[in-house]
Amino acid sequence: MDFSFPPEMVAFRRMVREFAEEEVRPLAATIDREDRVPWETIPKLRQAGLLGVPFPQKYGGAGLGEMGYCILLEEMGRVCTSTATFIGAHIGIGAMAIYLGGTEEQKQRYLVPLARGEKLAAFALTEPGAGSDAAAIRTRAVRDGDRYILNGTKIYITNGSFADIISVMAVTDPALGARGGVTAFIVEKEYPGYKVGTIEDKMGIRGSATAELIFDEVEVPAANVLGQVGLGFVTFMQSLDVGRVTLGAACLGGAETALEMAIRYARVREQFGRPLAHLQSVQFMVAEMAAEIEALRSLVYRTAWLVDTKQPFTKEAGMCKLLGSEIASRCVDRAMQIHGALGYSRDFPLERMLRDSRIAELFEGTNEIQRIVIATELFREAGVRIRP
Ligand code: COS
Repeated sequence: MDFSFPPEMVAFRRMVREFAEEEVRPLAATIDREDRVPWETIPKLRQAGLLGVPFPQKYGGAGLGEMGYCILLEEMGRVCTSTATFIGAHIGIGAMAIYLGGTEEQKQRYLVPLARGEKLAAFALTEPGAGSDAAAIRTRAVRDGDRYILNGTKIYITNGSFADIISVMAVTDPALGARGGVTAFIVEKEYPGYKVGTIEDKMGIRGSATAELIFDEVEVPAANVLGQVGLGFVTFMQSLDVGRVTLGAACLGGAETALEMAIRYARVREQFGRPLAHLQSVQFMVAEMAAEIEALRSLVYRTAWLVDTKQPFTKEAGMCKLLGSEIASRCVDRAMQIHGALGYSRDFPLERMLRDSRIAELFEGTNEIQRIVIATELFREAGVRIRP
């Protein structure tokens, strides 16, 4: 499987797999049942240096780029979607927005503690009236001397209930919208007026906290404008592009586990006098799962290579997210079909995996948005500008 990976990536995968098996898998069912964040795992992730994997070492990271980051999320996705989601929101979009859009000073002040895992991040875009239509946000930032005053509400924010540092997208010029009127800010959770609101009671990823964030006259220093005033939409879209590749990697991990479970069970469960593995209907299911997984693996790691070699990857990121989420859902569903009633039991991980896998078709841009992103890029390459 690792034939194309350089030795340092193979070694990194081995280390992460060991960590995931020892520290993450044993808690996956517990945090789902108890509907809580894996607090005990977070310091261990920090000690293992896993909370800043893609970032350069000068910013406190492991310097392993997008490929290392995909390996991390694939391995986490194999054992616990909630933990993969926590890491994805912290690294892939929260801290990533600072890495991509921040000044050197902001990176030293905010990215370094995030990459070291001393602080935790969230990424706040979605609002009651904006999600897929990211440019429709209403959270307002008004300049007042050397600060901005933020007012508005964000919803469905992963890690929102506990994040120390939040990358926030707000409108600075309503007349300009996505092209020049949206600015990204770095908000610290201690700023007066910043509050955590409702915490979602979700169907799946119950070990990942999803919260409403309220900004009530929050004073943010002008020095905390992330990148340039008016260019926040681009910074946020670029962060989402990175996040969508690694979301595809996490889905790849979940799909691999489903296939392994299906094969393991089909070898031992007997019906009609022989193991399920001898039934063609089961063979066809595992064959389709394996083919889809192999295709997804190639797509994810080729896209990681595009990111690391600084080539355009927006279209491929949309594909990673679209195909990854659909393949993971299909593989878990097929594995459940092969397991029959056992798969449906709460005593067995598949029912949690089924609930957990569904979210990837919805968050970080619905799969309908991914189709729009892919089509927009395809037509852009053909010289045609299309609108959603
Ligand atoms: N990378 C860099 N820049 C980008 C970009 C990207 N991936 N996507 C858009 N931009 C820039 C473009 O430069 C564009 O300006 P120009 O037309 O001058 O080139 C500007 O941003 C506006 O882009 P666009 O016209 O495509 O914006 P739309 O309002 O039409 O929205 C979609 C486009 C639908 C693709 C966008 O709103 C989106 O991705 N929505 C989903 C957001 C999401 O993932 N939400 C989930 C919650 S956050 S976890």
